Amino acid sequence: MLIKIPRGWELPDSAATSETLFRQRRSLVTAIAAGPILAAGAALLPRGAFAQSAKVADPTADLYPVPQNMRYRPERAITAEKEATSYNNYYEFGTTKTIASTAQDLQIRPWTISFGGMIEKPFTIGFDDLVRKMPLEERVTRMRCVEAWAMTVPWSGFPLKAMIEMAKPTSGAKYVHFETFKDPKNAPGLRQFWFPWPYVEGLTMEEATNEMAFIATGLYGKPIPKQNGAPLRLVTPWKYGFKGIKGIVKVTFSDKRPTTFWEKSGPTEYGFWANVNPAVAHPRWSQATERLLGADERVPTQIYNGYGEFVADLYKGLEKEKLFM
Ligand SMILES: Nc1nc2c(c(=O)[nH]1)N[C@H]1C(S)=C(S)[C@@H](COP(=O)(O)O)O[C@H]1N2
Ligand SMILES: [Mo]
Repeated sequence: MLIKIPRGWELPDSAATSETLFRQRRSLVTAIAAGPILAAGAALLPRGAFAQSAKVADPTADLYPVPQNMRYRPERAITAEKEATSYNNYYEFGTTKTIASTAQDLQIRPWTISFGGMIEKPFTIGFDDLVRKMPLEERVTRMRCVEAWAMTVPWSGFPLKAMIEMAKPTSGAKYVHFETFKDPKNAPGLRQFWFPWPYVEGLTMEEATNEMAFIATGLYGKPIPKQNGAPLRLVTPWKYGFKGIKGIVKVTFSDKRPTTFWEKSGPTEYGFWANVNPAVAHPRWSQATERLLGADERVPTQIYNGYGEFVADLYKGLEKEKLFM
């Protein structure tokens, strides 16, 4: 049986809009990149100015914006870009929410990701090569932090499934493990020796190949900012935000479940599954409602963060597991 699911980029207006935007952006980027004087002069400029020129020179900037996938209706207003990029969790840079400026010191080029474990042949790939091999799309999804704040943002990137297929896991692989960099040089939070670095996360293969599991490489139609996980981070909208590991450098396939960063740090409070559920309270606070970033509003939290139609089946037969912490 052939089922045709209408996809966002097949709709004539959205396709036309993306295409026009794409062309405009591209000629702008080309014009700026054509100026070698800008790059040479940058060394003489104050730090802020250099950061600005470095941003323009992102080698993947020409890729964005990408066509929108309208399948996952956000049903909420998009969070202001300023909010989503200035209120973050990224413990490698500290335990406060205001790590954005510290995170700018992270060197994101060169950036390689190593693939290993139960795959046909281990390999390492540069981020710029990887992203150009992947089917890029934009999707607006909700993100619910376990601390009960939430945002709704346009991620650009690709389905995790596409990267898994590229890695060619063997049939024995049951889990995919992800790791963040652990070099303390440009990430002062890594000196907090009491945390079990590196940040580790994982999914079952069924979760990882579900259509909702996404790797974000962009945000608000541009390369993703460092504070949000550049150059690539995981997005699992039906799970608490801590599953969305940032700054990924290593992907490993295994028949064993990883013990994640938060499980090691607080095993009575955080688990492997971490699916959103308003009815299962955190030991220290209710999960019934959430605060929207940039608004004073609190709204009810939904089971699987409202994405049950896509993911609830993944948990059939797993009712004995702690699925919601
Ligand atoms: N490597 C790493 N990834 C991480 C974190 C972190 O501390 N380190 N924090 C997580 C948590 S708790 C949340 S809520 C989200 C926050 O993503 P955002 O800053 O883009 O909103 O990132 C997740 N990914
Ligand atoms: Mo979080």
